[in-house]
Amino acid sequence: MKTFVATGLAATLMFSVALPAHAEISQRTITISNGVAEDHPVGDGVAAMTQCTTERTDGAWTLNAFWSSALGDDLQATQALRSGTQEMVITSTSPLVGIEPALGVFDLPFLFADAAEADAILDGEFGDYINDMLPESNLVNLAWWENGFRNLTNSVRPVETLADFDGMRVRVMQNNIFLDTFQTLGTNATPMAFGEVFTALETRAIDAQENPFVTIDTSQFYEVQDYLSVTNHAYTPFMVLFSKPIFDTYSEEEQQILIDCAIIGRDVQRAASRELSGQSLQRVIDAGMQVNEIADDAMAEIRDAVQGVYERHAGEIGQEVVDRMMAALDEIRN
Ligand code: TF8
Repeated sequence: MKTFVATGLAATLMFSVALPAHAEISQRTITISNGVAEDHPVGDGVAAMTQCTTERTDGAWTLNAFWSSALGDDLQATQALRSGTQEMVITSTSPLVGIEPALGVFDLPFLFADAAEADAILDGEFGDYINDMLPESNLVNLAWWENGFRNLTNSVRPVETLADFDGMRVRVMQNNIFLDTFQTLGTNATPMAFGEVFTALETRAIDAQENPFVTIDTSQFYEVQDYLSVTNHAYTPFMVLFSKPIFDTYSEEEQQILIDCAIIGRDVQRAASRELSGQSLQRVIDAGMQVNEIADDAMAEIRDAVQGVYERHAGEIGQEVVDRMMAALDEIRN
């Protein structure tokens, strides 16, 4: 074993010493998949990332993006990354808890109070702590992008109180914490991949789903949903995941380009997301959705009802992960 490691190291050293500097960037095609439509702010982020990689590689790289689950849903695409058959996916953390249970920490209801808190956690030490866990699953997170605060839509009635959730057939992501949260609220919750949601709503197989305003808008859920209730019940981030087996074949310079450009993309993507959010809300209202806020006392009752979700899932997420998140939030809030 020792000999093997030493030989490997010697080979690596020889290899990097032997290469001239300009040979550090190769021709590359990077396939990127996403579940949302191209006019979602993720499209702006990918465009900015592409402009950056084109500049930094002198056009040696082609970024090829596929939208609306054309290459499979978040989980399928992530599995393709792990086996090294696809380069990149922009995915929600939530469907990946079977791969890395610690990601479930972001699914805890009402965790972040606002976007500034989310940014501080994700771009700070806590985000790095989670990133460091992912190579073990053959994944590299290049950056944290924004999905946004999630809100409930349905075709039955406005949700204004805890009682209004009762019996509603809600699609949730493939994630136990969301399942528990929505069951606890009294709904009949069904896990489902994102790509199936529109049709399930259209055929009335389900009544409801929950996603940020921009997704409700860009995935045209307003066509098949009548009510939008501003619940802000979770902020589930996007990860810009890269296949570790493929990442490992990139030169150090190429790896740095990926990371730098994903971060440039992040800033554009988050800004677009925050700008579009208000416009999306207006668009779904114009399209005929009835939007309601939830009064403070009703919201307090809803939050209270799901408080037990934290304790019930701390074990599977990892107590240390939950504790570190809470400590990091405490620090931000004080
Ligand atoms: C969900 C997620 C998805 C996103 C998208 C596929 O509800 O919020 O909308 O992960 O990129 O499944």
